[in-house]
Amino acid sequence: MGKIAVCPGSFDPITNGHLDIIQRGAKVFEEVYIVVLNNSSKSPLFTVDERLNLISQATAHIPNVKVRSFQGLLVDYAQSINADAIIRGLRAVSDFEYEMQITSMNRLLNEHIETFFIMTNNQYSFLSSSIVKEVAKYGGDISELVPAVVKDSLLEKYT
Ligand code: COD
Repeated sequence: MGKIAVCPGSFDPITNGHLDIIQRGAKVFEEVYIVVLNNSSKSPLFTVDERLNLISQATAHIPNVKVRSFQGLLVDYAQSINADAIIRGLRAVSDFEYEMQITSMNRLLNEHIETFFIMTNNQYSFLSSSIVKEVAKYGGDISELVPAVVKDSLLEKYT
């Protein structure tokens, strides 16, 4: 039987770094649910609906991906769809502490869901939604960093 994975995040907005993790995860798992959740330490630029819309367009070419949002705990969402795994990306040592903290907490909350880490593609190791927003805000070129629909939406937000 194929395994179901959840790929959670803020995705504010989705970048080519996220997309790379999603594409690689979708090769391993039968179904990947991308889920937009609230990270209480971040104030988002895009609404949840805008983020869902951008993710759907950016992942339209990957047949086994579904895009959802959820208000609440990641493990509750994962359980509601009978997920076997959580996929997270790792960029640098600086990600490690935070990822270890949330992975340990998620395991404490639900020991049946395993977290898998996918190492960033070197090409995207410096890439984050925050850095993309910063560059877009001051008129820098983000064409290589995000899908075209995201670039257009960011330009709209900042003009
Ligand atoms: N290369 C590789 N991976 C990347 C890259 C890149 N360039 N950029 C981002 N990623 C990875 C991140 O490491 C992460 O794994 C994923 O993509 C999503 O990143 P973000 O920044 O969009 O999402 P986060 O880290 O803000 O997501 C945090 C959650 C929203 C998942 C978390 O806050 C959460 O689970 N919230 C719900 C409430 C909950 O359950 N809390 C308890 C957990 S302790």
